[in-house]
Amino acid sequence: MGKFKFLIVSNRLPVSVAKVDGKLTYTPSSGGLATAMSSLDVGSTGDTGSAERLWIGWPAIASDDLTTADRTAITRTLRSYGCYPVFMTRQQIRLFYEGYCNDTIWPLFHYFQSLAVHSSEYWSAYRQVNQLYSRAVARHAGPASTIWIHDYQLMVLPRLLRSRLPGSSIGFFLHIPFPSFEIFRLLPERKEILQGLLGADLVGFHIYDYARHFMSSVLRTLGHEHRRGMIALNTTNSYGRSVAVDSFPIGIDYKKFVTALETPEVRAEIKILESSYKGQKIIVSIDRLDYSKGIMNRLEAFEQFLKQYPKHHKKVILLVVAVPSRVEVEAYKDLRDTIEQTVSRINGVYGAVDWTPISYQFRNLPFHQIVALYAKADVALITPLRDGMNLVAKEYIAAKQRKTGVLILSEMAGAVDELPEALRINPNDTASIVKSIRTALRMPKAEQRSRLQSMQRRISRYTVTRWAKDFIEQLEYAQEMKIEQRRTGLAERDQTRMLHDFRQAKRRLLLLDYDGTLHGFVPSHHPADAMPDRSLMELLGRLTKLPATEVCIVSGRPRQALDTWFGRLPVTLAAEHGAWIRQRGEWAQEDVSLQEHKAALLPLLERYAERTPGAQVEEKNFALVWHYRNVQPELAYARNANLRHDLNAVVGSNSGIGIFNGNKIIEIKPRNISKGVVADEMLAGSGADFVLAIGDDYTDEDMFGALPESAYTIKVGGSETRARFHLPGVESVLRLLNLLSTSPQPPESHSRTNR
Ligand code: GDG
Repeated sequence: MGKFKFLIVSNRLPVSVAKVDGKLTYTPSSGGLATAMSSLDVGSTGDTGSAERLWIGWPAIASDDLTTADRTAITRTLRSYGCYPVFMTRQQIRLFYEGYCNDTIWPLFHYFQSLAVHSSEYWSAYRQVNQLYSRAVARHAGPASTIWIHDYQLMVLPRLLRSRLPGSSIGFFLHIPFPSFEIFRLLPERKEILQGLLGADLVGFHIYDYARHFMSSVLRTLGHEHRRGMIALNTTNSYGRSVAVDSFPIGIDYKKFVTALETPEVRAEIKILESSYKGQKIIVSIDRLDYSKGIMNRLEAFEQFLKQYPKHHKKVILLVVAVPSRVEVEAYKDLRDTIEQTVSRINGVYGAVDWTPISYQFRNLPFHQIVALYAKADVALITPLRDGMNLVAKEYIAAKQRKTGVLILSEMAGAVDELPEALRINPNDTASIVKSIRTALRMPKAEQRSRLQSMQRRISRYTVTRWAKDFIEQLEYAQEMKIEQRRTGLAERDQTRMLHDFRQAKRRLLLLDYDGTLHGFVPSHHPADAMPDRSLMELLGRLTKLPATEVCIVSGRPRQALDTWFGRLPVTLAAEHGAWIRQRGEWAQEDVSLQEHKAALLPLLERYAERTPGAQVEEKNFALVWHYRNVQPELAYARNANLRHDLNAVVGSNSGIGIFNGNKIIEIKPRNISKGVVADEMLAGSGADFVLAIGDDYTDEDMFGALPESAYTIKVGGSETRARFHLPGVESVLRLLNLLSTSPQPPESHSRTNR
């Protein structure tokens, strides 16, 4: 089978397979997603004219019911629909689909934490099934495929694919809410889930609140920061890869509803409804039977309405369509019983021989009946307790081309942002629903029309097709950014040239930052914890032994620490960003002072630290440092803003003292001390014709900026920089330095520089 350019991966395929009387049957679903995908330009036709896109998913039948011949036949037939099946056993369906997906993730992500079941068996099935998907995708994807993964059943798949297909472009869209960190943290597997999602280049949500929750969970759980919708991954071999996060509110196939209204089936169905409910106003309620949809809240409110307004009896009917869903999951069985008992009770109390207040159907209706219901209903009552988007609300609006109607919509549905002309309710506030039902039934036609038109204008533009195109465009953009970023990485070619220049140079100067460059960050700032290990000392020793090579460690650390660690090596040391310099074994001090401000600054910092768990204050000779690496990030954000404000008030603007943001630190120090000054002086003193400067921090930017164009400047990590190249992390820096330290000697031997 050939390699595909565009792959869609979702739990269910758009075609369902069943076995009826021993025969395989295929039912294509006409869902919104399938329509959206068919309208996408990506991979629609190739040069050969053959289809280059493939949809991978489960064909909705357990593999236990299939013979090998059945599976072959299914695979062959699905191929003609552009699909490829991932088969699951009954056991996998039970543990993965009914278990982890619908008994753990679904309730938790919809804020029903008490319904969420935590089972290691579920989780291992989830991982196993995601592996099945990753194998199926890897089999069909080319080296530069675009892969779009859908929904909560496949959250660890992006990472699995990233390691199998590093060059591909991977997008992920979540169709349900992403909960706030306070809820998400309850999930034992939270780390793996987030790492899984971060395998994608773009992670999309319906609304910005979900995106915000996701980014905050990533920050709190994994420590990756985000800026302007980009999460920067600072892992060792990610090359500073970034993941884009954005919101894309899914739309509907608007035209499909408009045209359906004119079909004979829909018209006939509308007639049936008109004659069945003559003289009565219809309130419609359609959803999958799911506890997140607030069906009980709606029934209670309708009962309350009947109780409060007897004059509406026999003049209104509530049509409840509850579509069977996840019928094997316990919580759904219980809910069905409760709903059915409540409907019977209300009908028993308020009904009459010639009037049943609630008509209830537990079944899947054909499309034309759904459209007719939308068109005819005077009110749509949609009251989810949580809903990622809610398409029924949008479909109801689309089906109101000739007739009028009022939408009552829960504030907890993602759709509410785009439908502000609906009557908004809080599903827990029964009185507000009752009031809205009354308002809706009495709303003048002209007002109904004007509200509908505003909403129609909006949802007819951002259709499901636009949504899908928008997502793919953003994914392509994220991919371009990634390529751009990789270009500035230290490619094989650049490394070879650097080694060549290094070997050829008459004098070489190496300017090396310490923390985050030669040594990984340690959460504490106790000097002992950040001590160099033997292999690093040996590496530095080897570098200093190279002829005509000067090694300078340029650090923000105090000179005592540098002296203790590197004192016996013949290296130049620049401590406290250059406030102290040790050359030829002698420390010399720059002429600066923070002294006069310390008396006011130190107590201020300490006061802040006392009420900021995790914060530490460090006093250096020429600087004061506020460390917030171990502070809860959102608290740190708030505290830092206030702290900077107060510090500014103390030091004033003309004092020669600057307040600098570093890597999880705020540093207060004299402005004339910088690594840039050190680099400048070192370069002038050494007369080097080969300069390599490596650093990870904002203070290293001064060093990069001070050096000539020809210098090899390398930023460790992915963020913006003045350096020419990037390296992903400490390990890669050490690898590079090792290469230099073992590189052949220059053609002629030079005298060693003084240190
Ligand atoms: C998830 C998220 C998000 C309903 N009954 C029948 C029927 N339907 C169709 C509707 C609508 C779809 O099913 C339901 O979509 P919703 O968006 O309302 O809800 P979920 O199924 O929970 O979907 C949700 C969505 O994903 C998309 O991202 O909006 O928040 O939970 O299209 O028309 N269709 C037919 N017969 C029925 O009886 N034919």
